[in-house]
Amino acid sequence: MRIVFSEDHREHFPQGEFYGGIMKTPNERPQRMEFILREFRKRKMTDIVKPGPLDMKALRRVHDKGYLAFLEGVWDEWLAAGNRGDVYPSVIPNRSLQQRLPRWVDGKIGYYAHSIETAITAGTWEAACASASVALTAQKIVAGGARAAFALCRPPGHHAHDDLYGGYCFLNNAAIAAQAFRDQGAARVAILDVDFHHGNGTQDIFYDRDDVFFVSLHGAPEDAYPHFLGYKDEKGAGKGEGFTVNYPMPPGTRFDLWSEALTSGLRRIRRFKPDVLVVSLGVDAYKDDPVGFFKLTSDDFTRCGEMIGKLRLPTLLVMEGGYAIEAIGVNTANALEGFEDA
Ligand code: 6XA
Ligand code: ZN
Repeated sequence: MRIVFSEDHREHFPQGEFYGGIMKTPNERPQRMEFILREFRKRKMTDIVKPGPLDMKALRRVHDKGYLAFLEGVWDEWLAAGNRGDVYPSVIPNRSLQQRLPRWVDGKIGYYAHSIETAITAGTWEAACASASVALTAQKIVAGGARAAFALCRPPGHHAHDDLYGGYCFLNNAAIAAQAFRDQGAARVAILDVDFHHGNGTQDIFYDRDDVFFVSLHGAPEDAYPHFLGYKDEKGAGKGEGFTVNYPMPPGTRFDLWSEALTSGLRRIRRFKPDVLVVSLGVDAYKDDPVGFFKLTSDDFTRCGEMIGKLRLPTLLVMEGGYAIEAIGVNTANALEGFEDA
């Protein structure tokens, strides 16, 4: 399977992550990619290419224009306002508050943020653009007739809405790629999100559409980030009703229960008869992941890949989360090899 990857992900490296009341080394850090690439080399998965230039039009098909301009300019604006550290929101327009875009930078940050653990730093925009171009280049490979391609994206994307960042995500790589498939002639696109976390951004972007079918397996929102989306009764709206399927699962979930949900989700996808499948492939459902509470083993990721591969659809796999650094390479490579051996 061809892999697309850009070293420019390194441009995004926040100084810390506010976690458990202290500033910690970010879970979502450049080292993740090094561990994945090391495992790929070990297994001779060496068909790795760089992305082409970014098609900004493809970003605008999914993301709000003002949001994109904000992401591009916020670092300079933040510095000009006299700040020195990374960008964090200080106030978010919750419940009874006005949903109006303020003029001052602190207000703008809050307006476009849904979570506060995610820092923006000097190179975040460059890295997020590189990550989106990785997804779009891999998308082109599949649109061009390949059975599958893997977009080794960093930063990840599935928590990014059309105009909101958070959960380590800025541009929704999987959604951008799914929309690109549609724009290039695919009538129906399915997105399967197997990351431990609910793909709130992806769900929201396609929530009222019947041309993009969204399935997510994740930690139940009562217990797991992002907490405010991903309930079972969220099924889509308007003509999109019935085109979103959520499988929230409790702490301690092992492969027996998880794979039942996957089987059900795959059945729903098959029934939708998509032309192409986009997989948000996070490996943080792993038993030792520091931010998840599922109990999948490394072998389970092989089986997960096999089950997805058995759909026999043209498939774009997009990297999302996974923070158990010593296992992230094995888990990712297992999923890809499982897919190829299906
Ligand atoms: C914030 C946890 C963010 C998790 C982001 C992630 N406390 N999403 O991995 O897939
Ligand atoms: Zn995740």
